[in-house]
Amino acid sequence: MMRKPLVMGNWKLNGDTKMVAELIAGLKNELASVNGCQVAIAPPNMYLSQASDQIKGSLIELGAQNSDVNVSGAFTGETSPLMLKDVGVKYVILGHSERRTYHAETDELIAKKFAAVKENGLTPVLCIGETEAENEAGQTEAVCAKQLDAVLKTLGAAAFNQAVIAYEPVWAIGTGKSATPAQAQAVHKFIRDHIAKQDANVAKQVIIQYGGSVNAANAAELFTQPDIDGALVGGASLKADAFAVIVKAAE
Ligand code: G2H
Repeated sequence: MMRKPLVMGNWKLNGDTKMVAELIAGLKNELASVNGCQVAIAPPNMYLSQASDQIKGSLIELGAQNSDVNVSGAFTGETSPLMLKDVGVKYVILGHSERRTYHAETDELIAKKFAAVKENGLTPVLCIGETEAENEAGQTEAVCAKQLDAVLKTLGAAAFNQAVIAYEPVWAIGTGKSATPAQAQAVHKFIRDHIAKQDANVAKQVIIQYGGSVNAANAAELFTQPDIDGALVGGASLKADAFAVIVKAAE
């Protein structure tokens, strides 16, 4: 089954009105001829409406970096999946290690967010991955399985229709130390096989991105691997030229 890769920029807590305008203008220019890769950007919530207006007429789609479980009500400071949809968001990153670490998000909460995002017609991008200590202890597969199972056990394998998985080894995030293509491929294959145990068709179509220090220099080799379907890109997504190199490497 052909999977069209997805390269998505996770801008994290970066940007202002001027930077958003300039970066999107640069991306539209750099990516004008792309058609073999899906492209999305996930700016901070504050700038989603601005980005939504500015990406019109381009192939760039909009992502958010988080969502609440609730659609409305007395939940001070939160943003609901319905609100994200209302401003043109398609993808919602869930379970990023920075949210697991700094906001104490558990597998159970992330599974609830995953369900809420899907129920409201959005596409979750579920981030999973092991820490350096877990990696060194040989626990990579067990950690990824546990993080996947939180969704699989509550929602079933069908949850991964119209969903994206991002394998992001925590030790590779923002460190400049990417997993090697072979290391990443082995885990991506494990993830796909884990889902295939429940539903082979769902496993075949699910996009599995790699994330963790992807840049213009290492992307092409990562994308040669059969189970790596694009990337979730942090630091290198903040420069139009670097991000465009990554997108074109995935085509
Ligand atoms: C991993 C990635 C984006 P970076 O968090 O999700 O960030 O590319 O900066 O490692």
